[in-house]
Amino acid sequence: MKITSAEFTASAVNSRSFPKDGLPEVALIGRSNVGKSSLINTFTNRKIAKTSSTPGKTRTINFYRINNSFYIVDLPGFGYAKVPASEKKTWERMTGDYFRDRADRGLLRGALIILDPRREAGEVEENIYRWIEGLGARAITVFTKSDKLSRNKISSGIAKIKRSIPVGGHVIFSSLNGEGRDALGKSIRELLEGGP
Ligand SMILES: Nc1nc2c(ncn2[C@@H]2O[C@H](COP(=O)(O)OP(=O)(O)OP(=O)(O)O)[C@@H](O)[C@H]2O)c(=O)[nH]1
Ligand SMILES: [Mg+2]
Repeated sequence: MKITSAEFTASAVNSRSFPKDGLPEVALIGRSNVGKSSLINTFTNRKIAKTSSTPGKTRTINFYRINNSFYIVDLPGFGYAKVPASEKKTWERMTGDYFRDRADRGLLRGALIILDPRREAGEVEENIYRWIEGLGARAITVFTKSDKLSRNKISSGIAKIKRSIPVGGHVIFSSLNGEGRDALGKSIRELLEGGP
């Protein structure tokens, strides 16, 4: 996918501040620090999303308008151990509101579930897959930070994760060296063209 424009347009904590132009959306969901915001920068080849080596950087729902034709939506990360229970509730409310609102309006084309192939997937990931499925949206899994692992280790990591969650179609990606950038563009296009 050729990126002709990519801009950060809104940061929201509830549906009142979501974009109102009715463009279709693809959401990024994954653990804190897994590399969601970095993926946006590498995918668009622009420094538009704030990243950090400290988990819990993205605390709001951030909308990036791509080619004036769709949004990539960066959701706050989950599973950051130091976050207090009240903040976990906030995360659940914010992401829940997001998915419900966008599915109800027919704007949600799909989700990119970002996983680190070095980590095991647990109950939270499993619930996310079920949740997205339940909304009638499609999910594509992105295994990121591929630059940190050998091919063999990536394959065994993915095989292990596949035993606990329904990975389905997937892309191997690195924000550091750009591996999988074209494949990611193709996957996003597929989600966008698949209809609501
Ligand atoms: N080596 C390597 N490092 C990466 C990659 N992607 C992200 N990182 C690093 O991982 C850290 C977290 O990246 P972010 O993109 O901020 O992660 P996030 O998922 O947006 O995190 P939250 O906003 O806390 O949910 C940063 O130090 C990045 O430089 C990658 O593909 N390869
Ligand atoms: Mg982030």
